[in-house]
Amino acid sequence: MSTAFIALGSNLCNPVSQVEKALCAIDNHNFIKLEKVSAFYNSPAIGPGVQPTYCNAVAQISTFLTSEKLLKTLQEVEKHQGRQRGRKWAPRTLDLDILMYDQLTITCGQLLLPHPRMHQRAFVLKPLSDLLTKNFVISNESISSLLDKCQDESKVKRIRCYDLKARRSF
Ligand code: PH2
Ligand code: MG
Ligand code: MG
Repeated sequence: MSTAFIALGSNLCNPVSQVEKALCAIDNHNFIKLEKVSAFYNSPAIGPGVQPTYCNAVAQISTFLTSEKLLKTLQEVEKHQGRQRGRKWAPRTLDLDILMYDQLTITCGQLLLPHPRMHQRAFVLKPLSDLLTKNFVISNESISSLLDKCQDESKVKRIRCYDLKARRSF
């Protein structure tokens, strides 16, 4: 069994419920178990034009799926929740990104691991740090030093907690 971390983001069609719905869909999969979920955060959109605020969170899962199968499964969940692929960083109902899959490093192809831009993004590092001890190492650097060094000054605000048993945020 493998452990993976998934970043969730939405800035369209009630972002909080999109993230809650995605977490249920992930947990309902036979070969995926939701182990931990960070708090939900609001963050200003990084991307072109004026966009609605994002709701962001990170989930820790255990799974029997390979990283490729996991990616496919997450893309199906995105599609089911109305994700349309268009301009880069355009507003979206749901974005699911694999941040890490065990200690796996993949440097070419569609799936890159660990996620190549995660260390640049406060909306990923903050929720991720809810789930990890501060000494947890990602690509030879601890999560706390990645957070300290992160140049992304955008305000990432904790808005809700997630209750794993009730399967909803409050
Ligand atoms: N995702 C993007 C682009 N910009 N901005 C915020 N605040 N949160 C996101 O999840 C996000 C983004 C592309 O996936
Ligand atoms: Mg993304
Ligand atoms: Mg994505």
